[in-house]
Amino acid sequence: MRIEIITTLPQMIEAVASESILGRARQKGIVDVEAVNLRDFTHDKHKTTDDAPFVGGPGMVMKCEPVFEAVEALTSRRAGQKPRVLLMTPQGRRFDQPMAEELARESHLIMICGRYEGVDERIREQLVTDEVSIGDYVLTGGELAALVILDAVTRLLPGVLGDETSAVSESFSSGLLEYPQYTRPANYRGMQVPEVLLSGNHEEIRKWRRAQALKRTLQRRPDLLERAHLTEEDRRLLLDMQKATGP
Ligand code: 4FV
Repeated sequence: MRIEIITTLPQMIEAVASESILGRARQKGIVDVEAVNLRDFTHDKHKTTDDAPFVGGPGMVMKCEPVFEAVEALTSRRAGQKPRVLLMTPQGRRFDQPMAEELARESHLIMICGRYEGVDERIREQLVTDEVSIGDYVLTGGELAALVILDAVTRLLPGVLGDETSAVSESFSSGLLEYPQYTRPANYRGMQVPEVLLSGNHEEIRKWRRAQALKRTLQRRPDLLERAHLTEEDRRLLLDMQKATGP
C-alpha cells in the first residue's frame, strides 16, 4: 500500500511514522509512506503555500497551485488505479473503524493536510475524493488527523500486527467496546483478577468477556449496539442486563 501525506511539516509526519509499529510496517515494506513537502511544489523564492482570502476575512488560505502540482505529480507517478485523495477537515465524513477498514482495502491514498483557515475551494472541488474529519474540534493543521488515519489504517494491513495485538478481537471491529483486560500479578494490593480468568475454562472465559463487552457497550455506547453483529446469546444477555438495571 502506498500512502503519501502532503504537508508543509514533513518532519512532523516522519517523526511519528518512523516509530514502533508504523516504523516496522514501513521497514517490512507492507506500507510505503512518504511525507511530501508542499513547498517542493512552489516556484517563488519564499516557497509560498498560502495567501490572504479574497475580500478579506481572518487568517490565510492554502493556495491552489502547489497542491494541484503535488497531487498531479503523485498521481502520475503510479499508473493504474486512481488514488483516494483525502482532505482532513472538520467538515468531512467522521472517521471511524468501518472507514479505516474501507481505506485499508485501497492500494493508494493521498492525504492533504491543510493549515491556517483551510484550502482553496477549487482543491476540494477538483482533487479531493473524500473529506474526512477525526472529530468536532478545530486543529491548527491536518497533520495530526492524517497521522490518526495512517495509524488506524496501517495496523489493519496483513502482517503489521504480530500476535501480541490482534486487530480481530478488539473494540469496534466486533462493533462492541472492549472487555476489561488484566495481566500479572493476579492479586495487586488486594485487587484480585476475576476468578474466571484464572480458571483455564476457555468457554467460560469467552462468555465472561462477551458479557463484559456487552455490558460496557450498553452502559457507555448504547448507540453502537444498533449496528453491532449480535447473536441470540448476546440478545438474551442484554435483556437480562436491561432487566437488572431497569428502564
Ligand atoms: C480537522 C479535524 C481539522 C482545520 C483548518 C486544519 C484543521 C486547518 N481535520 N479533522 N477536526 N483541521 O481541525 O480533520 O486547515
